[in-house]
Amino acid sequence: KPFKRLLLTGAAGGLGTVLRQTLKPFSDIIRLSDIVAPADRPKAEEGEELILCNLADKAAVDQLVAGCDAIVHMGGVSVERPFEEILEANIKGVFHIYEGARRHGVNRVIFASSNHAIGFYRQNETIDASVPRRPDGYYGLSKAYGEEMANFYFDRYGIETVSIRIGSSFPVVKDRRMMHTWISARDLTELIRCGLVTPQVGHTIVYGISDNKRVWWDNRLAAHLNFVARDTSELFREQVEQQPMPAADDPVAVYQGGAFTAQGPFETL
Ligand code: 15L
Repeated sequence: KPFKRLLLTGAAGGLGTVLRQTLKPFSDIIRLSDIVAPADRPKAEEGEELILCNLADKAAVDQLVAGCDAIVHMGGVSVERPFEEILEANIKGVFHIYEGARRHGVNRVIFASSNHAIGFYRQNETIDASVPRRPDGYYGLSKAYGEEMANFYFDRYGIETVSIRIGSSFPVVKDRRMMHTWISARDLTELIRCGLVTPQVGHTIVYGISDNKRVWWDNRLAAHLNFVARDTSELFREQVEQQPMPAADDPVAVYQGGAFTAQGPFETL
């Protein structure tokens, strides 16, 4: 197995629950972490460690990272929320992860970035990983920030990251937008594996999508990862096309980030 101890943050979340299973073959021990215990299997099982940790707690994250040889950082808030919540879990969280990596000599991070870092590009545009970010909310901003943090920790400390701008990773394609953005759990697992084992990735940004028919994202700048998707959203086309067409000016049909572009403002005063 390529790793002795792999850290998976966000292990109780939607993707973490799946990755807990699928990343197991890559490491002798998988260290699972989240702010709450996973609802389905709340105890560590064979080959697992489970550590409850608030990503906003720097000392706790430092201990969490100690002893690991790579990090798959899926933790944090995964939807649009008021800035104050995003600040704690995502912005402080990603800083604490990188500081832990620096202090404990961890040289490889997989960062769960998101399409919402570029969500204000339009659906009639095709973009690669070199375009300026266009975050579509505080959540997207936190992902843009995490990617810049990955740049900095590589330039300054040589810590390597693959930031995966995940499209939509759910068991099924739920709407027309996801025909373009969907990635299966199997393809996401393979992309994470490529990100973990490819030598010399520096900071690579890659779009996390399956082999969908019409896509907005061009992964040529991540070709060195040798990622080959095996699944496609086409399997869901018939089902999805039974849904009514959204209005032409509905954000779900205009922007790559879909409905996230129209959330807020949040009145937190
Ligand atoms: C995300 O970043 C969210 O975590 C997820 O819940 C989906 O909304 C996804 O993006 C998406 O854009 O479909």
